[in-house]
Amino acid sequence: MSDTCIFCRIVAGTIPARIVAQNEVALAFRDLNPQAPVHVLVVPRRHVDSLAAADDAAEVGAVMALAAEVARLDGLAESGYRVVTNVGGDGGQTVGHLHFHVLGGRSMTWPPG
Ligand code: DGP
Repeated sequence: MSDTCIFCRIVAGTIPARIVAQNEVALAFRDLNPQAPVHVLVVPRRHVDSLAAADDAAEVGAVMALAAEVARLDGLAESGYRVVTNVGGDGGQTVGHLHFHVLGGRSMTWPPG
């Protein structure tokens, strides 16, 4: 847990968030600045800087499983959705706590804008 990390504070409950789902390892909450009708962030409870720093395959697996569960809960399983993680500066990462974006509810273009 990092006192200065926004997502650690959401996990700890000291910053409010719209929680969608959770398991022992991961938490899912709605993005503050949604880029699609459904835009949920799925994070490990433990502080991990990014995918580049991920060192626990079971943890990443639990996070991904929760991402799929979020998509089912938000009705995206049939229509489809995108799961994205940004890493570092060129990747567009702005929050230094590993997170996966679950985006859906509209057609996704590629490459992303
Ligand atoms: P990224 O650019 O991949 O690091 O995405 C960070 C996302 O986090 C961005 O879409 C906006 C979202 N975000 C930033 N601060 C907060 C917050 O305090 N609460 C919530 N729910 N989302 C946040």
